[in-house]
Amino acid sequence: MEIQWYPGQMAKAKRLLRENLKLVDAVIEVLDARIPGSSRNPDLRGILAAKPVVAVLTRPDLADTAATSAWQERLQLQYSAVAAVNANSGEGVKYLLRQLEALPKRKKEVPHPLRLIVVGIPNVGKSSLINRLTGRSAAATGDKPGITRGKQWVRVREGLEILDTPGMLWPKIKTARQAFVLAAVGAVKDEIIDSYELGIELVDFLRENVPVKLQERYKIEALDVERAAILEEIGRHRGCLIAGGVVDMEASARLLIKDFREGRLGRITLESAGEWRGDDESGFPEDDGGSNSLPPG
Ligand SMILES: Nc1nc2c(ncn2[C@@H]2O[C@H](COP(=O)(O)OP(=O)(O)OP(=O)(O)O)[C@@H](O)[C@H]2O)c(=O)[nH]1
Ligand SMILES: [Mg+2]
Repeated sequence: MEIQWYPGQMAKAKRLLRENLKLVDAVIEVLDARIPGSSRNPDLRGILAAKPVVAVLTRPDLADTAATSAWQERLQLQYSAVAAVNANSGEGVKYLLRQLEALPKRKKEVPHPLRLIVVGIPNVGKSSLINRLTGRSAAATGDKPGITRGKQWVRVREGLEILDTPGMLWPKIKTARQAFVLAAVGAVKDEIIDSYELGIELVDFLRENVPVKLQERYKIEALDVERAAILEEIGRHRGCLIAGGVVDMEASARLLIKDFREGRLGRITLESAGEWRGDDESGFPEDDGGSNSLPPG
C-alpha cells in the first residue's frame, strides 16, 4: 500500500492553511465517526491552536451509536465544540449551527460575517457538510478522495461564510493500524491501495470484533480458518467467480470493502474512545511499534 501524500504536498497545504486562517474566526475539523482519533491530522495541531476548532463527526449513520457518544464526550476536551452530523441527511446540522453561532467573532469595528474554514482528511464529507449547512449543492462532492481541488468560499447565509478545502493526509502515517483504518474508510485513493491486502485486514478486524455480522451477511459458518479462506467464502457466496468456478479474490476484497464503507455490515466503529491517548504521540496502544504498510513517497 502506498499513500498519495508527500512532505512537499503537506508543506504547501500547511502554508495555504496558515494564510487562510488569518481570514477566519474558527475552524471546523471534520472527522470520520468510525475513526475519530485516526482522522485527526497530527501535523495540524500547532497551527490550529490559534483558533477555536469545532469537531464534526460525519457518517454517524455508519458508526456504532454508543461509540460515537463516547467519542463526542472524549473529544469535548480537545475542541471548542463537538457535533455528530449526517452530511447526507442533514441530521445534526441544527445543533452544529447553534454551536457555531455561539463562537466568539474576531473583534472588528464594522460588523462582518462569521467566517469558518473546513479541514479534514480526503473523502470524509467536508463538501457534503457545507452543502447541508447551506441547504443547496454549493460544493462538489463524490464518493472518492480528491473531489475538492482549489479552495472555495461558500456563503451559507447572511452572516456566515465557509471556506471549503481539499482533503489532507500527512506523510508519516505512523502505523499499519492507522494506515488500515484510513484506507478502510476511503480516505486513500483506491488506485494506490492493494485491495486484496485491505480486504484481508478487514476480514481480520471483522472476525475479531463483529464476528456475527460477518457470518450473517455472507453466511459463513466457521471463522477459525485462514483469513484468505474467509475472503474466498465471501466471494463464493456473492458470485465473484472466474472461469472454472475459481473465486476472484481481488473482486471479493473489493466487494467486502464496498459493503463495509456503505454500512451493509451494520454500524461499525473501528477504534474506541476509551483506548485513545489523545495528543500523546502514540495515539492508540496498538500503535506502539507496528510497521507502516503505507510508506511515504
Ligand atoms: N453515509 C454517509 N455518507 C456520507 C456522509 N457524509 C458524507 N458522505 C459521503 O461521503 C462521500 C464524500 O463526500 P464529500 O463531501 O465529497 O467529501 P470531501 O471531504 O469533500 O472529499 P474531498 O473533497 O475529496 O476531500 C460522498 O459520497 C458522501 O455522500 C454521512 O454523514 N453519511
Ligand atoms: Mg470536498
